[in-house]
Amino acid sequence: MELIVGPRTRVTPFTDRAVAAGMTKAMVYNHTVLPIGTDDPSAEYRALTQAAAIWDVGCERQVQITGADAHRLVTYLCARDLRDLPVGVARYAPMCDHDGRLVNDPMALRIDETTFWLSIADSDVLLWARAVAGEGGYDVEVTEPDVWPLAIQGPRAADVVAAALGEWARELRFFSFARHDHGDIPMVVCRSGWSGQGGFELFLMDSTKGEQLWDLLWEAGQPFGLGVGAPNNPERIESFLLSFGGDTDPETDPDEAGIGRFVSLSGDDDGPEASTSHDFIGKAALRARRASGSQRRLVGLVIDGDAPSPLRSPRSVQSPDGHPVGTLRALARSPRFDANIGLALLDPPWFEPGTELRVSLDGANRAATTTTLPFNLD
Ligand code: THG
Repeated sequence: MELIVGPRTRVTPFTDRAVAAGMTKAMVYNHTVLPIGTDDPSAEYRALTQAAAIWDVGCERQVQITGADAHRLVTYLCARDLRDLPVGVARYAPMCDHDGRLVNDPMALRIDETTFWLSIADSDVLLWARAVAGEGGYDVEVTEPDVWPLAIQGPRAADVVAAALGEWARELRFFSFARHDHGDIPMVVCRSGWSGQGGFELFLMDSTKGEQLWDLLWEAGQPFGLGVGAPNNPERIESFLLSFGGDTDPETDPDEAGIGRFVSLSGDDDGPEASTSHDFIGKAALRARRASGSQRRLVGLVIDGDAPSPLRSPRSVQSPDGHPVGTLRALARSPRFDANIGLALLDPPWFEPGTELRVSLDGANRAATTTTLPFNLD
């Protein structure tokens, strides 16, 4: 069966260039085409970890919240305290529902005093933010603007971006950004990206300029070994960056997903910080979940045997005596560790590091051992 891309599934301003550069595999993310691979995964991994890679991540849509109550709404939507977020700074900010379940894990960017972008993972934050704004009577406009991220990741990313846009780009600190017009190409340039290698995201603000921007970077990048790539599953599992909706199920909370440190829950409401901790959707439920002791945990799994075939759907993970104790949610052969590594969402107490478990892959039952994240098997 062939998956058809119709009008409800959008292409990005970079899709044609990504295909021309060799992307042959794609997924749908935020109702948008996300190229995910060429026919040469080793070359992709090498470019990303030894030189630089260019990724069409236009599917990372922006939900723009603007207006007199924008800051108040963003603060209420996000479990991380964004009350002191300066203009020009981004923060990784998990969002929860009223039961503390993860709704999305966007980067929040403060564009100006009263304008914010939630640079979202794969769920309909536009609907969620509009509903919360409407129910709460917030004076805001919630839209999806004509903004499309293009990522440059890898150890030579700064060289590529400096050659294309100017030496000033080297001065950007991690998770800070600047508005920049390159001739008639408007963008926001941010030091960020979904890899452990470091890099930049160029948020193109005019979809008619996509091919111009791609070509500019492609040519500037050739002396530095820039190659085409995509969000890289082996590398992101090695470095552990959460894939919302892939690593998580609809019940997962931020602690379970391993991003509890980005939730501002310190300062109990009856403690001295009572007046200073921020109110957000799911706060009380998250406290109760932490107190319950029944939370699962996403942990690393090192799995015996040959390189496995790609994981098409979550897999049951078993105790040595064959009882289900959770699910394997991501899997890759790690070039860095020369091992099979996975992410598994496990029940207590099976997530304790060093626990021996079993998982069935490619028709064979394999031994697996839990480990802390990020992976450190050197
Ligand atoms: N960039 C942009 N939008 C995005 C992503 C992105 N939307 C979807 C998805 N990725 C959102 N998820 C993440 C997950 C992790 C990080 C960024 C977005 C990340 N985390 C670092 C970490 O965990 O070490 C740093 C977090 C911090 O220090 O605040 O970078 O990649 N535009």
